[in-house]
Amino acid sequence: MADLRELAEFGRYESGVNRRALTPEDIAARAWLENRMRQAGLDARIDGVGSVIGTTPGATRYIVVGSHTDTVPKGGWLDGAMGVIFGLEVARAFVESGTGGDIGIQVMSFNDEEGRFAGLMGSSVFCSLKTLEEVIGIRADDNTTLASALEDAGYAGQPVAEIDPATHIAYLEPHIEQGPLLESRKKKIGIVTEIVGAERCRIRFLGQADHAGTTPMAMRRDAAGALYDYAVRFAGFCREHGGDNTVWNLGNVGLEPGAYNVVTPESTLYIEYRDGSPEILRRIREIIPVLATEICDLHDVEYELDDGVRAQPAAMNETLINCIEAAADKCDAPSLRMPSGAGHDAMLCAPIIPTGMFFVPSIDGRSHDIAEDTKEDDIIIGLRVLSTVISGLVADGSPLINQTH
Ligand code: HGY
Ligand code: MN
Ligand code: MN
Repeated sequence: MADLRELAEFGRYESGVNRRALTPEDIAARAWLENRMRQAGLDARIDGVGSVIGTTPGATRYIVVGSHTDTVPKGGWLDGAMGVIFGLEVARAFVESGTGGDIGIQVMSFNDEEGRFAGLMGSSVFCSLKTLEEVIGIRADDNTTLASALEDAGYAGQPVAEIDPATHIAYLEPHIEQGPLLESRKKKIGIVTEIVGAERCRIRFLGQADHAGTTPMAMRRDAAGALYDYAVRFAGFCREHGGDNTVWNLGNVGLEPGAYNVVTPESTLYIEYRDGSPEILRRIREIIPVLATEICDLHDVEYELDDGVRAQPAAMNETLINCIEAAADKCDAPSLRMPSGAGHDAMLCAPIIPTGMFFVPSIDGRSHDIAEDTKEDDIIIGLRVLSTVISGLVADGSPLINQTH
């Protein structure tokens, strides 16, 4: 708890944390974490994409435990951080007690899970879904390139950590629920069965700046009007053609230059949508350019589309689901199986190595906000469940088979 609270001081913002990836406060938090890992007796380093890795010495196979330490803008103190500090605590216990034998712990803080540059950036590179060269040119909203941010942080040129199914025998990601289900059902542990897929893209409409008082409506090439119209049609399509659990978010709008009296020449809309069904994701993905073409005809503008992260729905490992359930029982923690509507680094590891994930309750279901919190007792139950799962895996010692749920 002391480590978690100390980490929350980096980028503290009122009751929450504002620590976007590779900002000065995030870089300071990474240095703190690397140092804390070393103090715990781990071999620690920060790799070429800024992920922090701490490994217990002397092992040949590893259970990877982690999550992320970057946050959304004005986010909470536990989203991501809890899983990383759980990993640190378990690794520290391994070193102190000399347990594990040839099985060690590798603690991971994947860089930029929340997507200042690209969502799931660190885990995409770790899982070899993207090369460093493919991500290095990505720009944040303030136009900083990932390359220059890594350079400034001093991480550029460091070797990049990569997943290896021969030595990484499992990935475990403990996390806060970020929703209301556990609290409302009076459960302490949510065992994740699958993580829904999420896709993002950014659409830009390009029109023409004109005087907003003198230009007749029919002669305008108004990129703002195009964006508003597009947003309504996109949401209408998702409502009508999505599934019962489809969610979407039009989370940011940019209008240039943004004045009362200038017809907008350039507008940008952030689009995200999520569902457990690859077919529904495909349907929405395919309508995006179709709707854009319609809107361009109607408003006499043009469009550009930038694809963002596309994370497919990911099922968790069946054996690990059962292990987590048994560990929760052993810890007298009432549990339930549930899908995750939030995205996590686990979704990229799951197709490659046996992956398991569980949640502890979020007070009032709040997250991605400074109000995010979890009762201290519930955090501690979560850590007990994690250590029980890991003790079981170490005692068993046999490789897990990647049989997903
Ligand atoms: O956006 C997500 O689902 C996660 O919190 N990064
Ligand atoms: Mn998050
Ligand atoms: Mn998270």
